[in-house]
Amino acid sequence: MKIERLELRLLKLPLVHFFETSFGRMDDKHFILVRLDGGGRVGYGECVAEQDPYYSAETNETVWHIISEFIAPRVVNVEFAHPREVFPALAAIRGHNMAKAAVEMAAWDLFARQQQEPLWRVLGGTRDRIASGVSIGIQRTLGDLAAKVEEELAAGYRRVKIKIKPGWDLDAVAIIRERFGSIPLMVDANAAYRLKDAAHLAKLDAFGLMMIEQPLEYDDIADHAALQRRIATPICLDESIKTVRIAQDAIAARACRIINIKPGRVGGFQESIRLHDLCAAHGIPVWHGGMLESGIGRAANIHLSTLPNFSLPGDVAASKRYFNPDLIDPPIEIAPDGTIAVPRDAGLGVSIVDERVERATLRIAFHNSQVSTLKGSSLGLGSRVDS
Ligand code: OSB
Ligand code: MG
Repeated sequence: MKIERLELRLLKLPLVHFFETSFGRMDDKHFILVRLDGGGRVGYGECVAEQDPYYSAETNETVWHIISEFIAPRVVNVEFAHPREVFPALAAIRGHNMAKAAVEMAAWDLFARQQQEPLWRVLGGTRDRIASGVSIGIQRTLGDLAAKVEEELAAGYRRVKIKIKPGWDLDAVAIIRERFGSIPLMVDANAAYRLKDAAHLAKLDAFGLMMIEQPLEYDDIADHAALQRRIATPICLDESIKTVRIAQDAIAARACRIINIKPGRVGGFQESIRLHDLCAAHGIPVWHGGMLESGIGRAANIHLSTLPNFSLPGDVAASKRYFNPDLIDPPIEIAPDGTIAVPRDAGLGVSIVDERVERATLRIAFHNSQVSTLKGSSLGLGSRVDS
């Protein structure tokens, strides 16, 4: 497989509903879309970096810089026998997993389309439907939260996750348990607490939650292990698991009992498969995280979720919760039983509406063998900026 051309676009899409976490509130989604051309086919990778370095250190601007200056020269016009070779080819670049993942995942899509195989089969997946859960942001009032949960349960979602932060935690969980009984429920703190809050977090044990996701800081394994010894609710790590090696350390330290996999966080599909297999070998269930992706990234998440150890419903929900219209048509929909069908066509298996991508584009650049060299790629030759 040879990548003949790499295209970068910065897109802006309005969110149907604002999304609020312990980091703050998001009304529009700004993200980078990578398109690779090779052998008469195309492959797409949606980057999960955001505008701000709050969930992760990467931002759209660092991704643009790293792909343009360091990744494109290492993949454009290079022969790869298989997309699993892409991540190792980027080893000289430390970190920047979201930038690496966007390109690596596009390479998997390109490869799968060249093979005329759906992505899930190339990834080694084993199921044709995935269980879907929702992630509900922090709301204005507890009444708004209850209304939102009611709406999502009616739509069929099998598991509800709510975002928590100090001041929006015990009462939020309590009202859901009061109104909706023993539904599968979990919370995500996005690192909003510290070990000194252990006694407070232990009060969540009374609610029988499936798990608490990333209660403590993004680089903290030791304190998560200490917290897990003091609470009965299983800890699931998200932000902390930046590499497979860190996951090994976290499992050895008993810092978590569950792991959330987001390919963007670990550098793509190949590293996600390694993480999935590591967790399976240690009896750690995994589920697929979400980053408010458009239908393109959402389809990628669905394909990866077909691997066997994705045994818990993920944050992979229907398109219409996020964007209307989405960049793909038809959009991704949830069945009344709370599952999503895995696309069966080649590659990502969804139809991208080029005109919607074009309309959402703020900036575009491309790299081919003429405009990509390691020392200062000539972005000016192939770029366009819209105001
Ligand atoms: O922590 O899982 C998270 C969204 C953006 C950044 C981080 C997270 C999230 C979500 C949303 O929880 C999941 C989704 O619905 O895509
Ligand atoms: Mg999370």
